[in-house]
Amino acid sequence: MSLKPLPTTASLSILAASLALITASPAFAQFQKAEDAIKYRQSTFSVMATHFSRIGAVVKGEVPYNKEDVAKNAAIIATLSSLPWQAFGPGTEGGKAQPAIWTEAAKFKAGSEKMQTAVAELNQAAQSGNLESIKKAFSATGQTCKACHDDFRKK
Ligand code: ASC
Repeated sequence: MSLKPLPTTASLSILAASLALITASPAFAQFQKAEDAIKYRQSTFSVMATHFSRIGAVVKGEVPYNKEDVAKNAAIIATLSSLPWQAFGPGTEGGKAQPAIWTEAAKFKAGSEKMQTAVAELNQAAQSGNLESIKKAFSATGQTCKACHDDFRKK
């Protein structure tokens, strides 16, 4: 009976380095295929849009203001707002994403951060229950959505 040789320190460190490289790539680590990443980001944006437009209906006076409802909608958006960005990793081009997302990555990241800050402020206003603050924060948030759509989303 022959014993398998134990892995050498060198081969173990090559293995560790390879694993680190693979898991450092967000697209590879978290999504099997580009389509999965595209579906994920579209889904999270879509759910955010649903809850954002529910607040919008209140802001426009189409639906009476109810503090608890607006607070719940804003909290959902605040939670989701950090999610879609991980799904724009290398090799996930497609959907309505413009190539500029990858060629102007710093600008895209800055836009994503502006949106998350605006959403956090909208959530704060919603939890505090001041309709005037909610209206202002809603408008500011919508502008951050639009800014990215103008620059980074196919029409
Ligand atoms: C929405 C929605 C967006 C933003 C954007 C604001 O309700 O789905 O993407 O507002 O249209 O300009």
